[in-house]
Amino acid sequence: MAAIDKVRIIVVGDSGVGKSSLTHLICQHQPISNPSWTIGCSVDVKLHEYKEGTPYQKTYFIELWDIGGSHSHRNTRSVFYNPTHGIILVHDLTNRKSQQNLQKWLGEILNRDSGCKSRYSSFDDFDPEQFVGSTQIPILVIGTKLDLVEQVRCHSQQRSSTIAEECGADEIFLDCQQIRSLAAGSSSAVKLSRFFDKVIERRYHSRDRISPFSDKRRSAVASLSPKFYHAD
Ligand SMILES: Nc1nc2c(ncn2[C@@H]2O[C@H](COP(=O)(O)OP(=O)(O)O)[C@@H](O)[C@H]2O)c(=O)[nH]1
Ligand SMILES: [Mg+2]
Repeated sequence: MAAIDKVRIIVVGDSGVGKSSLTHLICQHQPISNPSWTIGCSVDVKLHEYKEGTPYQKTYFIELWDIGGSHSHRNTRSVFYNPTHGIILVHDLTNRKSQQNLQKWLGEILNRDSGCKSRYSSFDDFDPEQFVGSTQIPILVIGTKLDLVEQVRCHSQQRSSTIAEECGADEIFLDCQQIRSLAAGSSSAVKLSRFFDKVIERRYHSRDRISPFSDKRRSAVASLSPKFYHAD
């Protein structure tokens, strides 16, 4: 039997936003009642049908790398960022700071490729649009704890200028403790499946696909954001 091709997606965001709950829901199709503290990183896997229902349908492994978000581990977790074929940015809808911090998470992922130490003071100037344009790594933004948010509609509208917009990424809001949040055919499940298809497309089927860590990409990013590439 032919080996199943795989893609590797990293799941990042502040501690406590629900990354482990989300990863479990996606891969095990059930909520986790009491997620343990993620130390370093944990990996979960799911099978995904690429372009399901079309003549191009094919099965792939999706590896979700759930990266511990603790600030104290920021200097060591970059080892988990390589290679990356897709990024899921997770924030907690009841915690605005966790959404603002997604920019820092993208900056950290960008920095892991520079071989330099992180320069956190520069992340405020970090431009997600440039990052996306230069890396072409598909991004999905997920807002968790929808069940805890009052006036959801109003809340979502406030978030119209999110990092998702800047990145041109899809965004999903959901309750990670409910199995129905990702029920087959729901808009969230469709967006998630579309994102997985996009990651696979870029990795295996894109004509101008580039390695996430190619020299071409490195120099493109460096020329756009030179300040990230100065060694301390
Ligand atoms: N009410 C609610 N709680 C959630 C949701 N997602 C995660 N949690 C809770 O938030 C806490 C942190 O979740 P966890 O998955 O460990 O976050 P992580 O640190 O980002 O991995 C846990 O107590 C979860 O049960 C959600 O959508 N709704
Ligand atoms: Mg965790």
